[in-house]
Amino acid sequence: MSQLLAGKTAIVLGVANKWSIAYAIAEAYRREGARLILTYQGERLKATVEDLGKELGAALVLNCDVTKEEELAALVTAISGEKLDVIVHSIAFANREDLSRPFLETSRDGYLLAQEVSSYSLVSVSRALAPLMTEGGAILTLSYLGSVRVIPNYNVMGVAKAALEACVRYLASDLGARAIRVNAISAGPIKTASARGIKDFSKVLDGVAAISPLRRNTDPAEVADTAVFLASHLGRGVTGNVVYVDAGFQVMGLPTPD
Ligand code: NAD
Ligand code: IMJ
Repeated sequence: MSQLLAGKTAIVLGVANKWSIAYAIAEAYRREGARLILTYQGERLKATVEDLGKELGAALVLNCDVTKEEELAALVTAISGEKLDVIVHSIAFANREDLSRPFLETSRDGYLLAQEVSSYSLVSVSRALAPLMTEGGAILTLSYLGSVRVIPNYNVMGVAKAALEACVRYLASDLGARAIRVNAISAGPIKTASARGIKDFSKVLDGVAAISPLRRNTDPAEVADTAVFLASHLGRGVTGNVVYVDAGFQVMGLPTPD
């Protein structure tokens, strides 16, 4: 099959290391012929992401902490000559203590931080970069089932993902007239830096492998292939959606008796 993203430029926000879902997406986009721009969150990640950018043949690797308006403005300036076709938003953060104690204990600051980084940033990034999508395009974000079901410890992140999925629908409505589609991929649990140290995460992985229709966990490469589909001409009729790439886990009510 010919390269699905040939002639397209994609900006991928959220690579921290080679286990990041954003890295798997960037790899698949490169395979499909896209020109890549990567961004990283602050100096701490600069060297690592620059190295990964080299491996991927990325055209540009730029700094952007999405909570800093001036860094987002500098990013727009740095790429202002580009025609953009695809934006991948693969960013989330909440205070660690809010992912372990009861949700009821969530502080105002912790709630606002999770919302700012994990849902509002999709709005600010879309507003800043959509003007570069002069021939239409696709915006993608990553969500998780904790947006619509109660998942132990996910807490304030579940509320942020619920908001993120609502943002996807409102942005799809606003940007559709400019031929820009907006979708989320709801991925099953994957062992990344954002899963490290989460209480009972191995039990979550084992539970999904036991219960899901496909009887296995989610591979970041299959999330990435769905991200290719949604960014490509093949996804042209899909907007405002949440596509589950989770081995089917979300359809199950009770485990199938064996
Ligand atoms: P990851 O830790 O590799 O990626 C999270 C990224 O968010 C990092 O690159 C980090 O630098 C970035 N980030 C955090 N705060 C930022 C800020 N202020 N400005 C810019 N970047 C910032 O982990 P991941 O699992 O690849 O997570 C990527 C996305 O996938 C997240 O939205 C996460 O919620 C989602 N997701 C993860 C899983 C999973 O099980 N790992 C499942 C479903 C969805
Ligand atoms: C995260 C917390 C609790 C349960 C969880 C997760 N489950 C899964 C995740 C079941 C799959 C991973 N996930 C989907 C996330 O969106 C993670 C977000 C996250 C992780 C951390 C850990 C380190 C930290 N802050 C974080 N903020 C957001 O300090």
